[in-house]
Amino acid sequence: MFHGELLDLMCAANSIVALSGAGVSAESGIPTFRDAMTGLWARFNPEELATPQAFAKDPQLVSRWYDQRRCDVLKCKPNAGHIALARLEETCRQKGRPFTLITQNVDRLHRAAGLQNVVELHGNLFTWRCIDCGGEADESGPAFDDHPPRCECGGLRRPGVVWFGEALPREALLKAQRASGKCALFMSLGTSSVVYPAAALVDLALQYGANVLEINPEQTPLSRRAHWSLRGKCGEILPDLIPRAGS
Ligand code: BJW
Ligand code: ZN
Repeated sequence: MFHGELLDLMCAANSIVALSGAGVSAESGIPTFRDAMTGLWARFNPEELATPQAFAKDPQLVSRWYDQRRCDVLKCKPNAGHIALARLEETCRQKGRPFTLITQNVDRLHRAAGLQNVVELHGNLFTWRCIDCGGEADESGPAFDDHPPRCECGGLRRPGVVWFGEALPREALLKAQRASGKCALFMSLGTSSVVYPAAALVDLALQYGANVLEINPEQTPLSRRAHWSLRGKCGEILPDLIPRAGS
């Protein structure tokens, strides 16, 4: 059962921003970022592998980890949470209300669920980029034979994700900041809210006077500042919440 006030707000909100994190894809079978070291990878720390320094030191190791994750994600499908968000986008479009889905996820599952307008803050696992000429390749096929894969120019290709210490894609960040700074409702979904600048988007929303809804089975640094902090899984709560909000 949901708080009536929250449902009223979702129905009336003139513009909505949803920021998603790894928890939204957890029910598709994709480990969250901070749980991503299972099996063979159990002895590595993701925060140490997701850096330009790690790639410079051991490009083969980092390439193998990302290729494994890329191949794992290719086997996964969007879950009920992704599908509910696609439905929310569609409802907002029909009502002529702005809806912006900002994701920190690199798995492209929001697109696979049919969302048309996805702002990818941390890139994705499928676009690999040459470190010499900058040329990009779309990699949606089977596991690589060579690690890291090589560009036609002979340079090494790296995954097109944003590592710690790297700047986020400028256009995506600006779009996310603009939308967050003028929304009526900001939804923080399945994210630990510890990685910046994504974790600061909610501050822009709060400064503007937006209401903030968080959905996460665990408490996060945002929980106490959110107007509603629902403890549970996105794949269970979102499908329940969104059809009602759309009516
Ligand atoms: C469920 C669930 C279910 C489970 N339903 N929920 C300010 C303060 C402090 C530090 C900094 C700062 N500004 C910058 C920094 C440094 C750094 C940073 O933030 N460090 C912090 C860790 C302290 N930030 C950066 O370095 C960024 N760059 C930058 O600032 O550059 C500056 C610059 C400017 C100009 C020129 C040059 C530089 C870049 C950050 C890039 C982050 N990249 C990663 C890796 C991507 C590739 C990969 O996947 O390997 O992005 S890190 C990782 O964290 C990944 C994620 O997108 C991101 C966020 O994680 P997320 O999504 O929240 O996942 P988890 O695993 O943490 O949490 C999952 C949550 O789901 C949990 O809460 C569960 O409870 C929950 N959950 N099941 C709902 N069913
Ligand atoms: Zn090249």
